[in-house]
Amino acid sequence: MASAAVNSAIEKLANIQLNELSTSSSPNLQKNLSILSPQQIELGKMLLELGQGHLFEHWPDPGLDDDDKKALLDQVSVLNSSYPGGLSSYIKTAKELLADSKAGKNPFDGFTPSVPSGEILTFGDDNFIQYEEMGVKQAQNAAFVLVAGGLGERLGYNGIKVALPMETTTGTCFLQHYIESILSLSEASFKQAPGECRKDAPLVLMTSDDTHERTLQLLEAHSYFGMKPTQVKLLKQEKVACLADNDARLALDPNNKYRIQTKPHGHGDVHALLYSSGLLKEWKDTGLRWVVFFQDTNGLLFKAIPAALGVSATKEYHVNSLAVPRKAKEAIGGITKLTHTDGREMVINVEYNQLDPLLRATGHPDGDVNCETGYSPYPGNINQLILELGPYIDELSKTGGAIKEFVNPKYKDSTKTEFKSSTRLECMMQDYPKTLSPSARVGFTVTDTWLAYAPVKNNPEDAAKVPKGNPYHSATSGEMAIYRANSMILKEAGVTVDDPVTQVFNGQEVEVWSRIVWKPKWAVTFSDVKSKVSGNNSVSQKSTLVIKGRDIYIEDLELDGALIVDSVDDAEVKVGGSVCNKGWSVESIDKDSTELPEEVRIRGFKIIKTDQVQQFYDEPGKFTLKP
Ligand code: UGB
Repeated sequence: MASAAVNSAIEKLANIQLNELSTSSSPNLQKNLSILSPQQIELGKMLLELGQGHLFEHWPDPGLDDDDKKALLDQVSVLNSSYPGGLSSYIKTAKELLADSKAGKNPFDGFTPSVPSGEILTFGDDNFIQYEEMGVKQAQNAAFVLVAGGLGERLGYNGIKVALPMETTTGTCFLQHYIESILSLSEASFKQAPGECRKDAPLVLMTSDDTHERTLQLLEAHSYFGMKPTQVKLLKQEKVACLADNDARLALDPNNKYRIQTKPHGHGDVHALLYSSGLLKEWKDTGLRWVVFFQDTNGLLFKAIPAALGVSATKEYHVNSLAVPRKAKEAIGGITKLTHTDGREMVINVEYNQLDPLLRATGHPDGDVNCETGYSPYPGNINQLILELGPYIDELSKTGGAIKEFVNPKYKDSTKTEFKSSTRLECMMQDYPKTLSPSARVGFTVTDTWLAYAPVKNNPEDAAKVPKGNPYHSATSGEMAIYRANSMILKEAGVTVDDPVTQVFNGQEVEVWSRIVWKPKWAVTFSDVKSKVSGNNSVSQKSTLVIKGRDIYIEDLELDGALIVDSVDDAEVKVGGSVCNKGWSVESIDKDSTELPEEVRIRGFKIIKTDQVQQFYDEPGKFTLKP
């Protein structure tokens, strides 16, 4: 026993000497070794090896701020374990990227951009309908991933964006709409292949410290909007360390010298998180084939998902990016074919701030401009990606989900030696194909903007400054786009829908169409809509039509007012005749009026509900509503 105690004492002494030796470059860390755990000491040594001794420069003697010192090293532990390859890899990459940035190196050096070819869909034609059918069949083999870690600084909204009403006629929030769309798509898919074993579509939400708690609360407060809680997984992304200078020295928080400043790493984190969660393998084992990625505030996106899934399956795309025609300088990336002088080729998103310099540097002196069509020749990336699960797992097994990063420091002056404020590495989910081999099948699918893309990203002030003809991407335009898309779809299905009127809300000129809204369970495809609408139907511009039930059939309806119909799933309701009432109107409001909720102010209008026909069929059976 005695000799064991002696041996242990000798070992401890040896450790102390070893630790002192390897921390000798930082006397402040060295004198604090006694308060730290062995793991914290290891992290301290690692920081010194990585040239981060400045983090200890202000450390006082043991006895003062000891908890804060330990907290710093605990934070380092999290930063180290949450980044693929750890902090040493982060700092190594940061040094390289900062050196490239200082040298003004173009990340696309050697590459020539050209316009790629992809599948271009026309809503409602036979091709579109066939792709939708095929996509619905595939839907039960899909998992869905919503990246919702962004705080939405550009929007300036205080809540989480997925809780925002997508439209204020029904007040349905984005998350509810997404979940109901997934459930309805799965249901439709199962109906097409009833023999197959029914699977619950998994939904992953990537959150961050900024959004996690509130996202969970939103789900729990609404019983997961009808999904089984086991279907939904939240994966929280961690922020990454900020960098103070070109030597990639980690920046301390200006308000806390025992904390490393951190900032979001970007939506590209989703790949590493999915990989490390083990979910991808689980999904593969249950027979899933697709992973559908989407963003937080695009109320139209599920209108394009079925057809895009159909394209993925038909063309056997490993990667399918959804795109829309893009206006030059619009804040969405351009899908571009890049050809390197060494023969390499890839079809990839070039982010909106990089497209113009790339074009100018490669013989297009006007940069990012519209062509004769009135649009940029480069399709706009809307960041809805469909990846084939098998090849995705194969790739991530090699990369661990690490995505090519970039750095965007704001320099104090042209010497590029100091930053205005700390920077960090960032990564984007659409950069996933950058590491793929040339044999990977990477394609894209273009759909009409009115059908597929209406994000809510800009605050009213910035939206009002958007050049005329370019999309506002605001809460105002996002809501109006829902009414427009639904009106256009009904028109295509043979309904007479009045032309819109033009109105200005929050300084933005928008088309106001009839407020037509339906639940995904009523229709997830154009064929669904066509099967539920027949005869001569008309909807006036001032009208509101809300369809909530599944088996509601519109036949010979003349609507000039507000009509809201709901039913339980076993009720079949035929709606027709003439409905005429004062209806619901869209009234302008003052965005600076503090009495109104923020959700209303950012739109610049509210819905005034004056009169309506409203019916709920709460029992099974066949009914007719003919006022
Ligand atoms: N997001 C996260 O989950 N984590 C983060 O760290 C950051 C964001 P933005 P951005 O379709 O309109 C993208 O900020 O990045 C989530 C594409 O890069 O709304 O400026 C966040 O919650 C661009 O090519 O957009 O631009 C949100 O759901 C173009 O496609 C999503 O990531 C553009 O979106 C996007 O974040 C677009």
